[in-house]
Amino acid sequence: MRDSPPKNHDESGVVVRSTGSWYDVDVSGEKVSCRVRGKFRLAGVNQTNPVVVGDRVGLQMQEDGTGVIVSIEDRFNCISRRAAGRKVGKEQVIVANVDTAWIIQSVLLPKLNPGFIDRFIAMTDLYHIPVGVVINKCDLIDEKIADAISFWSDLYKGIGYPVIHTSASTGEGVDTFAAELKNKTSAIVGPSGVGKSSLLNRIQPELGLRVGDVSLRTQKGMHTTTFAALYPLSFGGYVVDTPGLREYGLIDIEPETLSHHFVEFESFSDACKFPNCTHDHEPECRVKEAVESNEVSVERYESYLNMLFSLKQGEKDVGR
Ligand SMILES: Nc1nc2c(ncn2[C@@H]2O[C@H](COP(=O)(O)OP(=O)(O)O)[C@@H](O)[C@H]2O)c(=O)[nH]1
Ligand SMILES: [Mg+2]
Ligand SMILES: [Zn+2]
Repeated sequence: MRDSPPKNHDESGVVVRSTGSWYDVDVSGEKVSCRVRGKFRLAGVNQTNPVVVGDRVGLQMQEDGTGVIVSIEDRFNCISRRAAGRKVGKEQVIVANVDTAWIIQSVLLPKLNPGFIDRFIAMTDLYHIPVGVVINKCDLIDEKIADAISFWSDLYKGIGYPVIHTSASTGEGVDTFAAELKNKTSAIVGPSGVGKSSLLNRIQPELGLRVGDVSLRTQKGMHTTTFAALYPLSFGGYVVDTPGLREYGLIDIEPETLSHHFVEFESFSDACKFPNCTHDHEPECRVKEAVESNEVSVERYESYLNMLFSLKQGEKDVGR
């Protein structure tokens, strides 16, 4: 913070909710309603919103029990998205200071979507946020889909991402997932209907998150879903419910650097003939050779080509 007033704050805490003009700040377990003093400007960052969920802030307590946010600690990372259009410089930060992110998918209803996983993995890699995959509704696995689920599970494990199989219905894997959330701030992302709320309720029933909402109703009920909320976990840590991340038109990567965010391509791309090879049409591409020799999975490579195509089109909404 450069432009902040003198730092004579008397409390500090974490922003857990934002309504636009008021912020809920968790101060040692107690929620304090706060406003922001004056206009904050973060050095070198052009952002639409000065204070976001996840920010660690300094407060001055008022006589009426509310607080005034007078300082913001430097963020160690953030998840943000850009206003539509390539040229727009404004960045909307959705959540700051996330330790980890979990992509929730279900085996059926809706069926597992590797394109979603790959896009989100690339995005979290861009922001240096560790990421894992939760495959939920495993109680619905039958012999028809068992092989496919094992295939995807092995694929992501094989390239180094943790994969947890869960069922919010039977409780399978839920303790394993809960253990991963402990003492961390974890962003929970995934398409509607995969069981995010059900899993979190199973882990901590007091959260009382609404389950089974159709997205139409959610949009109506929530009004402003662009701001995240942090929910404290009784065993330590926070989970971040980020409805805005479901439709993550988030990726803002140059086509030439997209492959840097496909971790298993890295060891081959150095050997490509052209240093800026996009592993698409270029000759003597070591990544393409690795696909042919099954050292890189053809599914991930196709996912990469889809994203590359979208980025070349200048779209922010990558893939399908
Ligand atoms: N069979 C089965 N159904 C589940 C499971 N988890 C959630 N569901 C159901 O899936 C639907 C969507 O769940 P919800 O938690 O609202 O998903 P969200 O949109 O990702 O938060 C609801 O009807 C849940 O009862 C599970 O593990 N197994
Ligand atoms: Mg939900
Ligand atoms: Zn190449």
